[in-house]
Amino acid sequence: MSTWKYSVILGFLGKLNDRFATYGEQREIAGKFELASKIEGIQGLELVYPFDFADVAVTKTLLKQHNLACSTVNVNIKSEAKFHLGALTSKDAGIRKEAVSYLQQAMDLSADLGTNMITCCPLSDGYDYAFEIDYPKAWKWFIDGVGTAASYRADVRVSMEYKQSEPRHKVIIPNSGTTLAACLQVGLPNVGVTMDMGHALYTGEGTAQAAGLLAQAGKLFLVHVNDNYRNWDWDMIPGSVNTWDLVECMYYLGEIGYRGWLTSDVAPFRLDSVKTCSATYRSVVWAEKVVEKVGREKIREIIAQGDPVDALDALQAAVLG
Ligand SMILES: [Mn+2]
Repeated sequence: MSTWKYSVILGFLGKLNDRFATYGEQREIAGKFELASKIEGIQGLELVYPFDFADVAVTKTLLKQHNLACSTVNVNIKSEAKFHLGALTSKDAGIRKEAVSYLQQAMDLSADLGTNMITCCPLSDGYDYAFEIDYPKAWKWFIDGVGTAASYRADVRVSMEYKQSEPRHKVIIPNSGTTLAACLQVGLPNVGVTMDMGHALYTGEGTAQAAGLLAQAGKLFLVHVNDNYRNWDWDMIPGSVNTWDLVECMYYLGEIGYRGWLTSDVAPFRLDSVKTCSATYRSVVWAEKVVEKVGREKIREIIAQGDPVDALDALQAAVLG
């Protein structure tokens, strides 16, 4: 069993698109919940606003029926056509206001569902070409938008998820440092960061280092688990490519006392969704077991000594049993 509560983003249990093809089956929300309930280790679902809340009463009933918590409300301010040229940083003040209003409505919903946290990856906020946007102005709009949303109610945490690109070729919060700077500039205790392991990896960060940086500032609110080849956000099973990074990150999440959810942001695409999301859970548990097998005290000693060869020996010995 994992030390952390495990949840899955509901949208991955339906039809999925990449740039070239469509995968999986179109399912009603009840069908997605049905599949979710079969996933190993699952305790919650990350639900997307507005799409998973077409009928709030239905969503609430399904959560209750399947004994699942809503881990976080994920606010989508990127997909709808009105947001394609920016949401919180749109040149149109009306669109910016609408984006803030999406965040606030999702905050109300999250309080109603007892999770008291929203997460938002502002992927349409950025640019594609040189001379496309006014960077200082866009940054100010971003800070003001997040600040206005977060000030709306102090009992709900607003977690911003960074990613370097896609669909915008450059996103306004591309990495942990920039996102932390945004949090500090907003200056509200309920504003923090969602670290998506894959986003950290493909922007060239170490996941453990990013988690440590954010946690030290009290800003690590949520962790999305997945993996990739550091060249694109492939949303693969955690540990399937960057195995030691996952083990190291699990070690640090324990050391920094992270108490939030581990949410699967793995896209099954050509794989069976229940099998893939179950493997995601097992992968996290496996990494935790490797840490425990080496021993946290032993790892602390190795780090204090500062010789990574000892760490590699200890980890490889643990894996061999
Ligand atoms: Mn994510």
